[in-house]
Amino acid sequence: MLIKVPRGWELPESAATPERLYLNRRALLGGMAAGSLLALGACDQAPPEPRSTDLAGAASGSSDAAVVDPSLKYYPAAKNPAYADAGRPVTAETLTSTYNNFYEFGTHKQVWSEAQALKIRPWQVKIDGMVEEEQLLDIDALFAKMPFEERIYRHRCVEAWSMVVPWTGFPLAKLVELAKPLSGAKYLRMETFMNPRMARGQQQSWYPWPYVEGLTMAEATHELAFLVTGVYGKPAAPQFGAPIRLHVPWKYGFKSVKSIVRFTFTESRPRSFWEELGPSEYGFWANVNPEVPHPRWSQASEEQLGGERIPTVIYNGYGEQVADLYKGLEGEALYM
Ligand SMILES: Nc1nc2c(c(=O)[nH]1)N[C@H]1C(S)=C(S)[C@@H](COP(=O)(O)O)O[C@H]1N2
Ligand SMILES: [Mo]
Repeated sequence: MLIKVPRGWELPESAATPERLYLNRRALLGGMAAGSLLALGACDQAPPEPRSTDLAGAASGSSDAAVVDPSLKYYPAAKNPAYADAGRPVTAETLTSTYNNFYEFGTHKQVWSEAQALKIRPWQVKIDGMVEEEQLLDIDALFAKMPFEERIYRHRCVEAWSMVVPWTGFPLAKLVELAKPLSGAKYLRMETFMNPRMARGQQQSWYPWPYVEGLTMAEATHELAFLVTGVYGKPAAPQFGAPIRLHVPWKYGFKSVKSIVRFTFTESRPRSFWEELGPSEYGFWANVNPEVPHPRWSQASEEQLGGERIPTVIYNGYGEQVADLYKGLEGEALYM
């Protein structure tokens, strides 16, 4: 469903912040969000709100402001020269941090404020399934083993908006290496945290929580598959999917699962959150392709956050690197 409201990047800077204004808009949006629940899809429009981007304490407001993020020492990370230029300008952080999809905290776009409830320490990550040995790792212990770098990637949401973000993190392949999967493992399943008291969106029982996504082993070990811990040269704010989320830039944004707590190596293809909700609209592969429309809208072009509408490119422009992954799979629904 489409409700025409000004989007965040259409709002003047002066419309930003004041708490009073924010509450009023919240009330307004509350009603809208309820209405839009009728729509199935990663795709309800609502105007964003700006937010403060300093992490650590910012995670839960001023009361925690003294807490120092133990991962600060990894920032800013060395820029990977292969991904220093995405061919489009980097999207302003004020936009990308106030226009998010994070259904655990609500179905509207300005979930950034609700997402501040996400408690990112302590945080543990489980590695299980078809691995030599199951591991339960404290996030900072995991980080200590990983080579941090910065990559600027294009991000294309299935709702036909896009952005360019400097992500910090490490290749997913490095985590796979650490996991020591058995030779029979064919897929990597990734799962978001489950905590309905903290994330009130998870109280909505008609969604198949927790959020799940998956990749083939070939995709998971591909050079482009990236585990994100930070954005714009600092630890990621909660709404970006802190403390660890995926970014696979050649696929629609919903594949890039946030706030991961579990990596499971498996023989069977994982069924994702969106696939579970709407198998006729969302599939396993979800590779970007302008020629294959979503059942309810075209994928031919995209609206850049804060910018012009531009044509969409197959594999979001990463085809040279990833097209080979799909040789021999032409019978599959590769683009939904
Ligand atoms: N756990 C979880 N991961 C998620 C989502 C979500 O709702 N929950 N939304 C997805 C969608 S549809 C997109 S477009 C991106 C949005 O990432 P961003 O908010 O950092 O822009 O996160 C993806 N990962
Ligand atoms: Mo998305």
